Amino acid sequence: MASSVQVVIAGKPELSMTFTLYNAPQSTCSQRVRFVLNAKRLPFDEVKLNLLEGDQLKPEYLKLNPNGVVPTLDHDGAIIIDSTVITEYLDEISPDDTFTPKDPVERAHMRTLMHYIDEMPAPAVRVPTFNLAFLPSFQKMSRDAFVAMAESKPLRREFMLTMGQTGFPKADMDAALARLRRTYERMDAEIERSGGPWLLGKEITLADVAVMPSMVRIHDLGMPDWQDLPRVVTWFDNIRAHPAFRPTFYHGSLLSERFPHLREKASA
Ligand SMILES: N[C@@H](CCC(=O)N[C@@H](CS)C(=O)NCC(=O)O)C(=O)O
Repeated sequence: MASSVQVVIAGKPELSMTFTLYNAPQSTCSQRVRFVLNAKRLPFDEVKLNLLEGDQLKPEYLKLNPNGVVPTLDHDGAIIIDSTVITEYLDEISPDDTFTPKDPVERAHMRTLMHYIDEMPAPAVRVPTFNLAFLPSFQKMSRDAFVAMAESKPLRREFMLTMGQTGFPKADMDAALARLRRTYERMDAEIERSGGPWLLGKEITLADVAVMPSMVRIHDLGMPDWQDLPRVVTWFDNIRAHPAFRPTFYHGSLLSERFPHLREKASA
């Protein structure tokens, strides 16, 4: 059963709304959306897709999201895809506890950072994620099954074929980690500019939400390369202390909770 909630739309009477989120517990893009829904206390039903088994590539799901990725939000039958678009959408239809600065210049700055995050850490974090967490599952597949699976992905075909069943080479891992390091340095500079504690100053915004899951992922993989940047250390502590954090990262949302070989590696 879908949950119902009263949401105020600016200039319109209150409407009853239901939200269904098609997502995956461990998906960083899904975690952005769950965080905003939880922070705004918007009840939602969660449809959990198994990404390793290819639920996101089934014809009925591709009708909702032709990119074959999660998340997808169904809001009273309106289908919204792409995590940053969904978080902006939720902030527009439910303006209480806003994540968007009022000042248009600051709002533009927030969107600039969201684009940067989707260009830099979000793709970079996939390289260590796939090499360290998912590769063992792909290595169990026959070559033909692996290529067929990769070729069925609308958005990630070339990514999967480049990784192959041996994983990304060291040069790609190093490049991804360097891009992540530049992200932490950029965050540090942004927090210094704004006065912090968040990227744009005193209030948390959608830019903080956008970068959060990549940081949580890297921390979970045991590679938090920001310990020499105290502003970023404080930012990370603050976001983990946010009331929306725990319900977003329920058990099974961290890769180390799902893949025992990662725990073994971390404790080695
Ligand atoms: N730009 C999209 C990217 C979505 C995306 O890459 N989702 C990943 C999980 S974080 C996914 O569904 N991967 C499935 C696959 O690679 O087949 C968004 O932000 O929603």
